[in-house]
Amino acid sequence: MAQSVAHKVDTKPGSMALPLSKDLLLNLHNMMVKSRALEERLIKIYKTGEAFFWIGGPGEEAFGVPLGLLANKGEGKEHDWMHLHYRCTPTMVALGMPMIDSIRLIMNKATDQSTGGRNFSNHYSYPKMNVAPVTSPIEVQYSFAIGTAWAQKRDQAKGISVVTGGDAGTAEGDFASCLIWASRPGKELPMLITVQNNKWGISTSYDSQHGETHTCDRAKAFNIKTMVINGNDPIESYIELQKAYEYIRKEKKPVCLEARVSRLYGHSSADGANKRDEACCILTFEKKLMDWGLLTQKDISKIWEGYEAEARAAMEQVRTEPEPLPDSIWDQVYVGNENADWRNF
Ligand SMILES: Cc1ncc(C[n+]2csc(CCOP(=O)(O)OP(=O)(O)O)c2C)c(N)n1
Repeated sequence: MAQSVAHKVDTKPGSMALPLSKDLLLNLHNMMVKSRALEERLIKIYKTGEAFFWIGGPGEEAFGVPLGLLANKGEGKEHDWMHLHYRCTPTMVALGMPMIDSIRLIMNKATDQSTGGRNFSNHYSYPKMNVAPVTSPIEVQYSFAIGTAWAQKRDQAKGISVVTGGDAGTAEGDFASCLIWASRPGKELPMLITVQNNKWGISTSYDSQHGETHTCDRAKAFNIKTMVINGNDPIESYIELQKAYEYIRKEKKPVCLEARVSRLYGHSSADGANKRDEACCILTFEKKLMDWGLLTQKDISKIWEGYEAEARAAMEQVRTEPEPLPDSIWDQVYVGNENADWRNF
């Protein structure tokens, strides 16, 4: 269930009002560090030759964690459908994914519950949490999301459909299809359409491609409510995402929300996966938490060390696990038919 603590104003000893409750601020920080520690472990696994490829979401934690925390998690139309892309580890961590799941996926082990060890890092799939399979062709999730949102609208279900993607991908037709289907008069769809704008599409800059100021400005032509937020600020992200979720749940209409985020380790292992000189949302947030007296530097170090140790232990466990065998090649192709042999069809 979505958390209802967002706008509860808390006070620190000494009186300054906090923008969110103390527990929520600390939880946001915790999830952000957990996600970053996991991603940095995935990068190390790639760099030591224990994985073929890495792509992921370090730098998007301040946006991705609130996106997951606010979702109505579960299976079926009454819950939110999550049509995520390959930078959504922070959202999956907030939804409760254990670190080891992500490590099994990047190390292509048979124990990987998303794909049986047959897909890239961060290509998650969790039917029980309505997390649709992450695809390598970019932006197709914007078309898939129309389908679940339409089913939710048709059955007047409580759940909404959430879709995420990058700025460059909005050039694909799926994004335009999504805006059109989401906004048909009288048949508007309950969709949270997000764009995580990290200002790059691999090595092509945002500024060289976009005549519009914000990608979400395009949704204005369809009378879709739009929002542009600082996705590097977890407090702004939480508050604005909560408004977006509430609007969609109440009005059964879409929101197109653009979050400005950093891309902290470049595009993927294809361009080195090395740390870039961009704003780090966790460092900025930690400074605020220390200024407010909620954490000390020592507390922060302890949180990091705990999650780094958890990620390392998970990796050591996964090293001992088996690779997929040829006879599992058709498993996980269709939900509910894991044992079917598709060669007979
Ligand atoms: C349909 C399709 N076209 C091209 C690609 C190659 N490709 C992979 S990621 C990417 C850039 C995507 O940039 P953006 O949408 O801004 O997301 P980001 O990776 O920056 O988060 C491209 C062009 C692809 N995977 N699928």
